[in-house]
Amino acid sequence: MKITRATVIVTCPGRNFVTLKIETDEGVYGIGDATLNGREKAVVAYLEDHVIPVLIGRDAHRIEDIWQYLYKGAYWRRGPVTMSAIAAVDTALWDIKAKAAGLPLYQILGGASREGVLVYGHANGADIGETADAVGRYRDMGYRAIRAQSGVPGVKGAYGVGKGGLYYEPADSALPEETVWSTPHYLRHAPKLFERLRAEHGEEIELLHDVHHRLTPIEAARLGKDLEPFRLFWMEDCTPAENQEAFRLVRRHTTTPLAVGEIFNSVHDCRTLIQEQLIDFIRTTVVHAGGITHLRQIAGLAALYQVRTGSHGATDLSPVCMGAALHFDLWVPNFGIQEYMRHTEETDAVFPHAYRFENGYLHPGDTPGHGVDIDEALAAKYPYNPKQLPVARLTDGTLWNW
Ligand code: KDG
Ligand code: MG
Repeated sequence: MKITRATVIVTCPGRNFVTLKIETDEGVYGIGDATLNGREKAVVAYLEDHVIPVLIGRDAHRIEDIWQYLYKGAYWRRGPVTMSAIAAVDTALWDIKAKAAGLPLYQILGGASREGVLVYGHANGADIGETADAVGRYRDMGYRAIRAQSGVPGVKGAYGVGKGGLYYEPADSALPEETVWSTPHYLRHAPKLFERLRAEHGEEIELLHDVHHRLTPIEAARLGKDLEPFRLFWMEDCTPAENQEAFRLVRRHTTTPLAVGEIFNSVHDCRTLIQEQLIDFIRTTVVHAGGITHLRQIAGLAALYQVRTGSHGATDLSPVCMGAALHFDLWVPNFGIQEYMRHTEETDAVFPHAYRFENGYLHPGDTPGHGVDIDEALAAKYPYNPKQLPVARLTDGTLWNW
């Protein structure tokens, strides 16, 4: 089955998405997500200038060989732009293979290991009361696991606080918005949030929290300790992880489970974290970590060390990524949880999909392939609209981690 054509589709139904479509001489086509929030055009150029020309004429069934060709053959390995481009090709090829076999992708990967994919939603509010109410709304919708973020007194624009409604979208200005961060205020506030949530919502509901890289290792250790009484499912990205050894310090001090990896793009970014069992959940995802092929390698390493998966699933990962991730999640033996931030109705209309939410679980559906398509005519009605993520500064003006 020869690849005859590949095209990149950029659309902005409320936010920007980049999609690769690969067509074959047998009429079967596949699609892959290539969205890299705030850096979309870099991946578009990488795909159009450097990847598509070498794909034409190759056998679409040779997924592994094409992956190795794009990775080793580029000479320049890894990095978010390269790995998102490779991921898009890989996802589209797995879609093609499963469609050609007439099977949903999870069957090609090894079949279902569970009945559904446990997901967590995002509850946020300007203060603790609003967040507690938002958790209630998610429980009413059937969620069994909920990430909770709230505004912090004395901090303007704390991470994860939306501007109302169910949709939280941090990349919302053409040039990066500047926010102010105060660690002392946050460290005093966060345990109070979870104390209230446990008091109001009980012990059954799984609660998660994203620190979004704001703390130093010793501050993260302190927060982990302070949150222990509230039995979080995980504390995410408590400190930047380029220095994987930093997690040794956090781990030594707390039993709060740790999750990390949404900005990783390769198994090498998390090798130490996994092999030393410094984390409990690895958050690498299909689009930013080289597709199903590479994610499988990361999950395989993690399984040896009882680290479970917890893939990133924010709104800047398109429904194409979500569909592929759900097939992966249904199969992967060491599955933990899947993030699920709902897309807008406009986005769902551009990307018709087979996955569905029921009682706190997502199911990828049984449509052959990964079950997500793109309505190209509708996509064309939403032109690219440049948006960037915010930056954060400490109160004295020092640039910090957003
Ligand atoms: O593009 C950045 C977002 O995906 C990120 O800020 C969301 O941290 C995030 C999460 O856990 O969903
Ligand atoms: Mg996060």
